Amino acid sequence: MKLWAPPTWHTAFARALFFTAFALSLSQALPAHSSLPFIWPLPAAFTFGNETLSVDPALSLAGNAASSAILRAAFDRYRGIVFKHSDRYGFLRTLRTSYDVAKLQINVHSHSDELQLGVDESYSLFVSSAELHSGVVTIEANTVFGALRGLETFSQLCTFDYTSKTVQINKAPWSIRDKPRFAYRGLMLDTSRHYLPIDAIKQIIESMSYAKLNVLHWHIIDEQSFPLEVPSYPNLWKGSYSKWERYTVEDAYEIVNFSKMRGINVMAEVDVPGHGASWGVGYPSLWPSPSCKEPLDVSKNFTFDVLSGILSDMRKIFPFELFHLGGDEVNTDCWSNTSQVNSWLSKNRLTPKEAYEYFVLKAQQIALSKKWSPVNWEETFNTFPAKLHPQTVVHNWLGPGVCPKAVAKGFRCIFSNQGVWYLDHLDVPWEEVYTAEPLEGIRKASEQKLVLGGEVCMWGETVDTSDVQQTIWPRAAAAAERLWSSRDHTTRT
Ligand code: CP6
Repeated sequence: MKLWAPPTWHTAFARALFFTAFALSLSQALPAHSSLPFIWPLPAAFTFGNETLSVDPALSLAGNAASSAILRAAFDRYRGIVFKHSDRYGFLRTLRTSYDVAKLQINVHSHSDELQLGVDESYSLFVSSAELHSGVVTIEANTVFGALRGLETFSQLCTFDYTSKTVQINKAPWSIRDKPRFAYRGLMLDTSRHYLPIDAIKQIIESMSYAKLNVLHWHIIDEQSFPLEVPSYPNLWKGSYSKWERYTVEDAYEIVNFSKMRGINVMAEVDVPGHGASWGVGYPSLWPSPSCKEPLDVSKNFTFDVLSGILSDMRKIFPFELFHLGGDEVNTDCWSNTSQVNSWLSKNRLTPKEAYEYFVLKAQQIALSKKWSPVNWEETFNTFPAKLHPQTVVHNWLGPGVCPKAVAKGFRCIFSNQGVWYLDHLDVPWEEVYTAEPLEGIRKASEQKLVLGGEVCMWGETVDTSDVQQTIWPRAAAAAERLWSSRDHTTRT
């Protein structure tokens, strides 16, 4: 039995290639000469052998998972993936009388389908030796979401053998005990700069599950377009690019449900006050003036009424405990240069910077009143750290430095250093994505715990439906392994 050995750069690269091939469903098999298994991200602990087992195309689901709708649906999806090639040879089943593996037994300790930050995603997967084999592969997990991760790993163990025309599990027997290093493993999508159809978003969510990413950060709205239906302010989505480029409330529910079926939370973002120009298409009084449209007019109660309305409507759709309020890149010139806003500032004895703070804190209170923890891009922490609500999650992007400072002050933090984890930076090679470390510069265990994880960001200015997947992958998979696998496994020695 062979124990895991530290990856060389060649084997790590071979696995990256394999993942790419897998994610794109290319029907090519790579030779199994590597001493590392083709599992991405690498599990926390595993042993394997050197036997080959055949898997029955009529593989059935057993264990108490059969009573979970989420796991039944996932089993059917994964069976489709595993037998993609052999479906074409469906008649072969009649040619072969027995298979080593005929059942996948999944047992979960809890059937709760409550999906929140920190949900237990651990699982164990056992494939016994051929001679002892009972025909059963076993997955055990505390939750259905852990079992989903186990199913993903199971699918990566199965390969189609063109010679025998069977699906095989190589390197049996297997014993895998796995759990993520970080609770928050995100991908951000921006649907304001370019609209992404629901089907494109679903494909991306599906691909996230292959890399065990578990948060879709949906940057729905920005200055270029307002594609979301908001029932309480029905003119807002007049700011969409067209009738055909918008999301109904139903569409948004569908995205959340599709994600949940794959163990993925959706964190919605409403980026205020700096990125709100599109709001004024439907309600022009949200602009300081028609010639100066951002930040949103801080002087009017109406601005906060609309923000409350949006968040109330969104609360019904997005059950995740985190909600992103943006707060980045606020240039207050429009406030100073618009006489009506400027006189409000003087009357209230606020500098533009204080008015920015006032806006952000008011937005936080609205989110908190709806039982959301607010997330802000790091500028809010950089500008007024002592004023932020203690439940705030600081979202890093401006270089690597803010998480060590934020966690030292007791805030939670998400790592997205733009130098390495902004996917629109096409010149960053996957190795640099891979080696970026969210805990860099943070020594104390109590502070490390406050780093929830990290997120790669796919900003939408330069990508649309035609190339968004190709831009996300394979580099997002490099970050995904960094966030899932143990730090030793992913660090060059
Ligand atoms: N949009 C919003 C953006 C960016 C940010 N916020 C951004 C800034 C710099 C780069 C890439 C993206 N396009 N709303 C920053 C958080 Cl390089």
